[in-house]
Amino acid sequence: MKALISHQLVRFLEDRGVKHIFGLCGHANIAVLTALENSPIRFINTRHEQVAAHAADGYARVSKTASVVLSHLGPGLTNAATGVANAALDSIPMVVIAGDVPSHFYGKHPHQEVNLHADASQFEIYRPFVKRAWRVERPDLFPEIIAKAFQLAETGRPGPVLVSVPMDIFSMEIDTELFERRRPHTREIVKPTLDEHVAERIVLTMADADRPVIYAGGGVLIAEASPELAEFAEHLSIPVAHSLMGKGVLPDDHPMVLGMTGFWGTPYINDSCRTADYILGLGTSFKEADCSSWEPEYTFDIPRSKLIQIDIDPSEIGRNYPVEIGAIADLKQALGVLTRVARRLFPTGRTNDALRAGIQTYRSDFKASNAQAESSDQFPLRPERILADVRAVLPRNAIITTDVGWNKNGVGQQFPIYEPGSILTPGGFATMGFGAPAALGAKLAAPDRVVVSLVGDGGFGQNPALLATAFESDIPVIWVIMNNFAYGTIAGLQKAHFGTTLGTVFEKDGKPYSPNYAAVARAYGVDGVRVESAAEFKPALAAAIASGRPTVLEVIMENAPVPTSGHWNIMDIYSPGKKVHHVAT
Ligand SMILES: Cc1ncc(C[n+]2csc(CCOP(=O)(O)OP(=O)(O)O)c2C)c(N)n1
Ligand SMILES: [Mg+2]
Repeated sequence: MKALISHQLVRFLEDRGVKHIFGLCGHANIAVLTALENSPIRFINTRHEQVAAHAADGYARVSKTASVVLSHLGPGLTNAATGVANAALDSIPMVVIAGDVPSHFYGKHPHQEVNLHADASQFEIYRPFVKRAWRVERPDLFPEIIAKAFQLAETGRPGPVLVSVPMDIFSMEIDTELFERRRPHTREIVKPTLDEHVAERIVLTMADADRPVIYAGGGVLIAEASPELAEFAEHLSIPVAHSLMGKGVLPDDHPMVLGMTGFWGTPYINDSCRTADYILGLGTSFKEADCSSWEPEYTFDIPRSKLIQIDIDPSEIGRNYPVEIGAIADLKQALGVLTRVARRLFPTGRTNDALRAGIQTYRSDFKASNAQAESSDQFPLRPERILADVRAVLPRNAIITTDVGWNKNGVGQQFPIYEPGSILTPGGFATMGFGAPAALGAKLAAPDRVVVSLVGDGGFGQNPALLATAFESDIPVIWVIMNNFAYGTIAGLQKAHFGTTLGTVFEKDGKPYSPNYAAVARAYGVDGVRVESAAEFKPALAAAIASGRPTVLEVIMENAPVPTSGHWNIMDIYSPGKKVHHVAT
């Protein structure tokens, strides 16, 4: 029997368990949209392809499955590129299906073709950041390609893939048997585990160390290995520091958790890592911000500290620091084996009361050092006050998304996360504009959880049209816009090093300027509240959660820099030898 590819694609997606598709229409993909008409799959209509891709990214982070983006060709696909690249650099599985120019017009410059260096070459734009970019050349190859696309996105180190489909192919018929043939194929591909002997070496080395530290990255969260990590760390009493992407890998009130390292880390955390004799790096790429630009006097002093590294991706092993033992493995399985071996070799485990007490003291000292700012009634609000109030109101399992700015760096440093996977943050690409739309996807994937997007005015201002999707599709996210009338993080840097804020603050005729985002929200049909005193914020947030409606809470905030104790090499580029950091503007 023959049937249209567009229809068979939708049946295939249903069969794969796809519940939502994020996208935006164009002449190149309406055949697929039409095929969705009688499908249980919900199409989430957006006003910008970047919104679709970030929402799909948030959805995949929470649902732990590949999300699907349906894009138009040319400008639709390039609009989505930032969101897809952001997902790629955080290892998030995603299948991007894009319409392409008709195959019979390759190179003739049919409407919206990219053909300056090669004919019909839009798929090449994605090559540097997707795991694979296909251009479907023949209709009969489509079933195999789409199946491979999902498998590749979800296996190994996860990431996005692109399937670029000349639009005439969507409207062709192929034998249904070509899709049927794929059905017996498994969807559960077993991942590599850790060899027992290697596990023994690692356990003995870590147990023998005087000052061991586990350093956990986002890979542990992707592998959903938090319970195994907790068991291992507790059994051998090894403290756990983490990268930005590893935030929440264990609850921030867990007795073994040190916190986030690097530029925005605190002295205690950075010192604990710098003075370790053995570091067990798990699912982390030792990124620049997490490692204070790899300068040994700040965060990690490797190879003086010895490094053991486990990762699913071979290219991560030893990339930035030499390793003593390196292993390729799925973190969930690896940590399971490590715990089993640790229990066998050390049946009663290890205790370290001094370490526990040290972490406890550090935590209360750090909290005390922020207490004044956290309870400050000043207006514009202190950033610390906003974060403390948000944490106080949110349930423990609420999901927050961050963008870049105070909401990411300050949150990484001082906002406790209690459930693994309940903070979504743009790590590798640090994309301003991620957090607000990513929250849409997070809420669709976890409708029963409170989802709050913490975002700056710069970040929110990039794509306010995401509110149309929230309203149309009934997605009750709360956006807390921390509005300091500036690209504050960059303004602080520029002021510190160059003595000006040209192009980094928002002004009109010399006065601070911001659109009234609460009014913008209301114009889209979304609830909007402008918080104009410290006392108003908590009740407004509680009311927004209770309302169950999408709500923008615009909070006027002082532009104060996030305190730093680590280092970022850019400071030495701007002001060599001066060790200048951010200042308030
Ligand atoms: C797409 C993109 N453009 C530019 C940047 C550089 N950048 C990093 S932080 C920042 C300012 C963010 O401003 P805002 O969202 O208002 O947060 P704030 O720093 O004021 O807390 C900018 C522009 C980026 N990370 N991503
Ligand atoms: Mg700002």
